[in-house]
Amino acid sequence: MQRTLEANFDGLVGPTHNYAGLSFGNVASQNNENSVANPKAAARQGLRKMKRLADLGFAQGVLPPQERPSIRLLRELGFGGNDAAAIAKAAKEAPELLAAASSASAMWTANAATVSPSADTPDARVHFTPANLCSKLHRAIEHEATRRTLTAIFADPARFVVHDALPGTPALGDEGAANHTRFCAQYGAPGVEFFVYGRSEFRRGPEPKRYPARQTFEASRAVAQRHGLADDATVFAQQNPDVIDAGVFHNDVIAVGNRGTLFCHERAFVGAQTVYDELRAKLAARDAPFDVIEVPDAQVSVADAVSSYLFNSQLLSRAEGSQVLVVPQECRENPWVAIYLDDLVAKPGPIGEVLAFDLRESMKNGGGPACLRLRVVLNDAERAAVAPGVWIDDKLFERLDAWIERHYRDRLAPADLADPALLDESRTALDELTQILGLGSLYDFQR
Ligand code: SUG
Repeated sequence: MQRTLEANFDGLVGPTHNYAGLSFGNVASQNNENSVANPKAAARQGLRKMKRLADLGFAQGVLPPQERPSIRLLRELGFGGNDAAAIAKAAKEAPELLAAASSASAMWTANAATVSPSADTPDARVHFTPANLCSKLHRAIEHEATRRTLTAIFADPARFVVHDALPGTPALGDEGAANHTRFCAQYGAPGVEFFVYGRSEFRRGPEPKRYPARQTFEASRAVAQRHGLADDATVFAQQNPDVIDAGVFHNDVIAVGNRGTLFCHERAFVGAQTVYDELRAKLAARDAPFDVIEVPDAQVSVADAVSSYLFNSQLLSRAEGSQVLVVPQECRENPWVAIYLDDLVAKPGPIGEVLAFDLRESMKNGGGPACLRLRVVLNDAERAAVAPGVWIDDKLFERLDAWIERHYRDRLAPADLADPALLDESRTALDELTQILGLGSLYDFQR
């Protein structure tokens, strides 16, 4: 019999990880602007999460970082001369553009793409749409390389379809799986895909006043349409604009779902009750149960949810049927959240265990456990068709750990982005990485 499971593909943090304050509306990114980053620690923290989850028996893959600084972007912006000259000119004339070209933001693979499993699609293939991420310059340059990486890893066209990103324009702002959750009875059974958007371009409705809404209804609907999802297999909901204004720049900062469980804050959605009812009804039609664990504002405020990243957690099914919530360490340090979580696991319910991780380097840019992973539901045959070198096991962990140790700096300040040696260091590291992962020539500089 075919077994189907959910695999998680985490982004390996790139050698240029830094704090440039590039994401207006993302409170952590703004608060940590100009602080000194530790790329080595960042990459090790992420890799340790992958290892631990692999040790617990979860299917865990890794996605490589992108080439940064992006010389291609610098050239498009008119910085000429050789690579070092382009970097020097950008550093002098427009350091903010050099920072955008240097961000390691592709590490947050929840924003890499939206994925629909073969159980949901009419052609019974797994569909990927890389996110255009067009609301931020440093992220809008990711999708082409993301497409290339996904095509290298999910290469078999009989099983996988990797689409182009949607056109990068405000009406079609797409942030990928950070605003998408799939509910189902079993991973291999047809599910209901839940798309959450921040605003609509054409159907005027409530919008945030302070911070941008990155995902549009039109983009969510286009992704569902491309993936061939039927009406009875989708639910669209709007994020509460007030929580976007409080720093919830993606839905995965205020809600997480797995199989038949939605864990969310009571203020997450516009018309929350109607949203839950629609999900429940569409899942019932598929004989799937649906439970909402709604966290009241009185127990955890939106501000505490944003600072602790309680909902930027991974909800994973153990073989025994119970679920484990993978949270950042900050949830243990916030007294309200810590009490809430102790209570949650003590009482009967779908979540039986909480695991906390130190992901501080990523957290300081607004990236928790859920941001760092892309979920891909795969049956046995599909799993066998994935590029074999990307699955985390003891051997790959050790090779990657040693690779990080060899190539990464332990200190990177914004001024260091002007150092042309950083480009050479990154390229040397990435060239070696494609060999470790067996992915061939992925990067522009290798072609
Ligand atoms: O897009 N931070 C990312 C964090 C993405 C988190 N992803 C999810 N919630 N799924 C962003 O805002 C900050 C980079 C800087 O400021 O240097 C940044 O891009």
